[in-house]
Amino acid sequence: MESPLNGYSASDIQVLEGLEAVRKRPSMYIGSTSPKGLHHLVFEIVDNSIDEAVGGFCNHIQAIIHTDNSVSVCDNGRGIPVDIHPQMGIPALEVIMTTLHSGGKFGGSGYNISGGLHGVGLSVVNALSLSMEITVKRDGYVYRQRYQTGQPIGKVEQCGMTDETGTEIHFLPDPDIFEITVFEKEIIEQRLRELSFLNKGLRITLLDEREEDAKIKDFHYDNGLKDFVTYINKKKEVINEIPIYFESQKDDVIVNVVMQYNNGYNESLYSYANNIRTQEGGTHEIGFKNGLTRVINDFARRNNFLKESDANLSGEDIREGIVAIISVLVKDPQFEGQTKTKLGNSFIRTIVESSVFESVEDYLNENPVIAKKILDKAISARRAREAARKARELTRRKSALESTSLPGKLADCSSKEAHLCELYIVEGDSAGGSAKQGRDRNYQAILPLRGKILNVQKARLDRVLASEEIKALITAIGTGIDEDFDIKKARYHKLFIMTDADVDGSHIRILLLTFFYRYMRQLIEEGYVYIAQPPLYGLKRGNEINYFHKEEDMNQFLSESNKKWTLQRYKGLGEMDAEQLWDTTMDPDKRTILQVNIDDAIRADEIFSDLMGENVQARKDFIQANAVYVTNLDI
Ligand code: 0RA
Repeated sequence: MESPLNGYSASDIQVLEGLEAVRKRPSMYIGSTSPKGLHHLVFEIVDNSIDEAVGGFCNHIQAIIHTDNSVSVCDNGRGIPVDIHPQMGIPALEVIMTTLHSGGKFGGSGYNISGGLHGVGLSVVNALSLSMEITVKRDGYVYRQRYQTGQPIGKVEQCGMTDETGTEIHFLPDPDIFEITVFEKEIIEQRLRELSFLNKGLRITLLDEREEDAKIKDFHYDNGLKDFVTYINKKKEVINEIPIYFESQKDDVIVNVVMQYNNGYNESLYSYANNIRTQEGGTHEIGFKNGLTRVINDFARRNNFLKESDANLSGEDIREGIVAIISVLVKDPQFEGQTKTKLGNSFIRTIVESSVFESVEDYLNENPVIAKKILDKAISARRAREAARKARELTRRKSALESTSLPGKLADCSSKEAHLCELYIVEGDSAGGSAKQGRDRNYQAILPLRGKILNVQKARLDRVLASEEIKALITAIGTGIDEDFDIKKARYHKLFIMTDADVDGSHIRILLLTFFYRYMRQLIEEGYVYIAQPPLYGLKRGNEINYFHKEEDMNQFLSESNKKWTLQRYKGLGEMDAEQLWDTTMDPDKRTILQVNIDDAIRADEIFSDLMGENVQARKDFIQANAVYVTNLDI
């Protein structure tokens, strides 16, 4: 079939056309020519070495970002074959570098497990590189070949002897193709770390030669996914110190799963197919969820955690606080979805589901203490969800039937223009009373909350939701909660949490923030939530008072004043009268306020779980940190 034509063979022409197509439409092959596409090139090259590692032929991959923003990736695998390809009549190496989708054809057993998202082949990287140099060590020799924009600029050359094996690829992305050709170390680093977690025992190193004093970063995890989950949970209080881990193989599918519960409320699932993060989930993730829900319910029934009349625990309840990593290796992965990050092979679902069921069942039977903790957590998650549902229904019913019925305790403002209105959520009826008298009733509303009811030590979030106080708060704010939440219905665009400067006050503030974070998060995201900052000290002389939030500021003032002052310490809001409260804390011209951001809320949520959880040390730390306020508290 191959007839020479001006020195080119038919297959050469095909090759050139192939790579030209990649240069014409790069986005079809690598998604985009943005920085994301640029980094894809590195991942594509690394993935080829990873395949070699998955096959068991390589245990070290080195990546270097050079000063000119070229990158080299070097592995100690078998080396890309260089022998003449029987059909093409050129070295296999050259075929791999110049033909689209040629990788798999040369496969030994390991090579078939190749990624879908990247998996476009070395030829695509070659086509999009200004220059590329491949060095192969195998069969006792070093071989080298160079390319420019995908074209070989010489034959594969034998250049020396070696007793090592491996492949080194050095490439410089083409600035005519990419918007930017500067690599971001962090992006590469993150993926390399992830890959080393996913491939236990594999060592991946990264050197960024653009940095002064560049140091080699070394990623190497002997416990693979177990180390991954520990890394994700490193700042959390965990329920099962030793992660639940299992590995199984069925019909050429290898399944690795690890899970560890923390005492938080989030669900973190990371799923991978052939080392590619499946952001959109897929059959392996569904299999995991089904298997886990079934096995936990099954165990709960057999061990009387659930009564006969109880409904099953939902998957969401069971996954509260879980960090799980599901990694599958599949011969022929089908990637679907918007971003091709959803695993489609349907047989994977049953394989993962049954292995999760069997392994977790064994684990629960062997670890009854941890099993109980996991079940207790799921059951309290359900209780919280139930309470949220009831509270939701209640607010829903209220707004349907009697839309104007605001809570009796609320002293509303007269303006109905939400963007001008402020709600002060005040700890205690007596401070509430002063605030009512002191406020500007045109635009300031007051809702007193009885602190004791809310005391975090005694009330879990589900019970808090059921409390009259919180129901009143929900109705006053007007947005509804959770799924019903609608920020457009907010009756105030500023919400001030005003609590005493003592441990109880801190508890209540944390509880309210946690409540907003978990049920009305957008209020925080949109910057509606503030902390009111009443002063802690007053220096009084006759009719004159100077207020201070900080002791240093007061001492500074005293050192500069040669008069005699009487010190007033405000431990509770109740110690200030209406006028003082207005002057110091509510008058927009004079008050000091603190806008709450999402990080504050996340921190509050963490402290809340610490206070509620079994972390006695955290509870002690909290009290210690707030010890200035503690007079005689028994916790
Ligand atoms: C095809 C066949 C063989 C290895 C490879 C490709 C290979 C490709 C890359 C890309 C980066 N590093 C690599 N290492 C190996 C197997 C050849 C044999 O049977 O010895």
